[in-house]
Amino acid sequence: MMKLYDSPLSGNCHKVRLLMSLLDLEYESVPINMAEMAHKTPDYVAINPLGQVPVLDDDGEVIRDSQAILVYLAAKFGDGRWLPKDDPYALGHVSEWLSFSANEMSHGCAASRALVLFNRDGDLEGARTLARKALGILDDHLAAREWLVGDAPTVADIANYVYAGLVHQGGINPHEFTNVSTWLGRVEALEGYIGMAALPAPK
Ligand SMILES: N[C@@H](CCC(=O)N[C@@H](CS)C(=O)NCC(=O)O)C(=O)O
Repeated sequence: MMKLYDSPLSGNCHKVRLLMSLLDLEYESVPINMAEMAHKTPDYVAINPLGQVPVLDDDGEVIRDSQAILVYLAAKFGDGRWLPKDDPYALGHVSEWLSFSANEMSHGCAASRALVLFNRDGDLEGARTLARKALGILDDHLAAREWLVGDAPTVADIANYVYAGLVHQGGINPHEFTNVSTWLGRVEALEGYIGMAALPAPK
């Protein structure tokens, strides 16, 4: 069975948990106690030299990074959905939004949430400014479309959904971004959707 090195409050892990659930995949969650720095032990660093979660182990095939894991799962189990493998232009756009998730959403939305939630030192106002800029770009993009790429949900939506849905934990009002709010609701209405702490429960 697949193993996910996991942490309950990690939004990056939740991207993977969410796609696993949407794809109705079984897996074993291996909890990594980040408060006790279990992600920095030699045993764990041998699995992921970056000392981060999530990591997926699919029968010895080990992949780190939430975006990379989403691509792997969609390519292997998506049955033609979630990743437009045969459409180079659409695939390029999906990659664009995966990068956006790993950069703009991470440095803005995820960072401001982490600074507040885990009481870390850092530039909270700077992170909030980056978060609002990223959410504004998402909001403009979603003004005339239901999903980030094409006319069906893809891993691009899942990768960006989680930290967009958690922005209130970083002190940002999600209702400032009406198209983003509507799109969050679309993801939450998908069959197989699951929430996490501070994200809505399935309807
Ligand atoms: N690009 C990675 C980032 C992973 C990441 O930052 N994970 C956090 C938990 S949400 C972590 O393990 N942080 C510990 C660290 O960076 O030392 C991904 O998308 O999976």
